[in-house]
Amino acid sequence: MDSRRYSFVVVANRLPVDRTDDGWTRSPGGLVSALEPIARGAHGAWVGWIGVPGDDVEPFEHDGVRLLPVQLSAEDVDRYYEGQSNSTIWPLFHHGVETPVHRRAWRVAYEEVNRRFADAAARVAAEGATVWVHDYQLLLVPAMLREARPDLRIGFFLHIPFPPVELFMQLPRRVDLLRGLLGADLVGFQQSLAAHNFLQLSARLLGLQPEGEQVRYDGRTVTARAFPISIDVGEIEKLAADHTVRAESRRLRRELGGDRTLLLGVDRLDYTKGIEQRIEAYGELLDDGTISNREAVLVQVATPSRMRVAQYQQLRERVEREVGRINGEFGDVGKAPVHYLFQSRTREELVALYLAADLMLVTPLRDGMNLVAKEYVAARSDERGALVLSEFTGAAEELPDAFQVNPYDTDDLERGIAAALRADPADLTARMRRMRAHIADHDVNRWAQEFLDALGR
Ligand code: ADQ
Repeated sequence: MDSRRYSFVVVANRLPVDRTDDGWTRSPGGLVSALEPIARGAHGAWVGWIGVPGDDVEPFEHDGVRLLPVQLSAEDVDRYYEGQSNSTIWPLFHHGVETPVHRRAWRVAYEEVNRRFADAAARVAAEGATVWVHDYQLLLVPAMLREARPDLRIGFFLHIPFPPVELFMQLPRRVDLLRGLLGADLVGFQQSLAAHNFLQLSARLLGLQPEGEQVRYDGRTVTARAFPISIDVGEIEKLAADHTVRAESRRLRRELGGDRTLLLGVDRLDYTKGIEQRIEAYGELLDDGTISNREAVLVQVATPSRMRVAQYQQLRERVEREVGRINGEFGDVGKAPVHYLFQSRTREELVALYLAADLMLVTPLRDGMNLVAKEYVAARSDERGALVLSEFTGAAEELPDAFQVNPYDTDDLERGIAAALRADPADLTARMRRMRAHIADHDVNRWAQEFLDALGR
């Protein structure tokens, strides 16, 4: 048991560390690099799961932040995480690009586990502390925390889209989820459209009349606003300038056939990311002769993700079948049109790929933000390369200089890829320069600071 109290507490599904052979290391990713320094500076605490079912780990200190593990059994992981979070809420919030599954036992587990997170945070938060809750796994936590600790300042940030009212209405126990979020003082979203959907829903389900970006609820004011998340620009720039990374990038280009145009996709293997649509479009471009296997090559890195969920296994099979078909039909000995890597890669390897790629393909059917698009731009200090970007990502709102496409429309996807391939180098440089200026000015530290400033007010 931890008897200390903290004036700043982060609550997220995962703790910001991964277990390795020699202890704990910080998890990769922008969120952790943005929040850890803030938590450290505030002598704060972080409540989350360590990522292994059944493991009972005592609270411990890591890099000046107190980590408070919440324990999940194998059944909790099955029902709360893989079930309600990733088979119900995830697909529904991504505008139903896969059919959400509804199960009573999952909802019960979701509520129980949310209660566990809320209790843990309520126990360690100091009087009047700021608590920042993250993401769709913990939608009920703000209200639970408010009930136990009305003295707290509670912020919530949703990393994924928030669906339109008609879709949200399909959710069993929808009012509870909405009330859960309304427990916060500030609810942050990636895009203004999501904040708008949330306010509309509050009007529809609870008759709350929005005034601008606020509603009155339970005698308090709740603010809903967009805070587009970003990346640790400094980290990516540093990697992109590193000699080993640059040498690796040159090696990759040589291996793939030095003068071939390199197209790149980097995603978790997830049906929201539009990987199938992208590969299909690439196949059609080969088929109609717009692209030839001699002149171009596609590298698709797909990180294994949620592989115990049936929809993800099925996606993997479909993608692998399509890659096999295209390589069989259009390939040559020693020259495959598609290099498909179902693997995780280090940050160094990813940045080497970004530096090597002429075209970055980011084509999700729906994505809260998409950090890969921003990482690619941040890596291109040479001001070369082109970004093909789905309109249905949060990033599209900030990057009008990308070649924007509708991934549901194969013709439009092909048009976007072809336009980027044919573009004048001076035009590409001008676009990249503008995108880089925007990203440099909007990094993840600014995001965190703006959210916390708004919460503090
Ligand atoms: P994700 O859906 O995971 O995040 P994304 O924003 O692209 O999607 O972030 C993925 C991160 O993982 C990137 O930093 C990327 O570099 C890294 N990554 C991807 N493939 C990798 C690989 N093969 N090896 C190593 N690292 C890899 C959710 C939401 C997004 C939102 C983020 C942050 O779905 O919309 O942008 O949270 O809020």
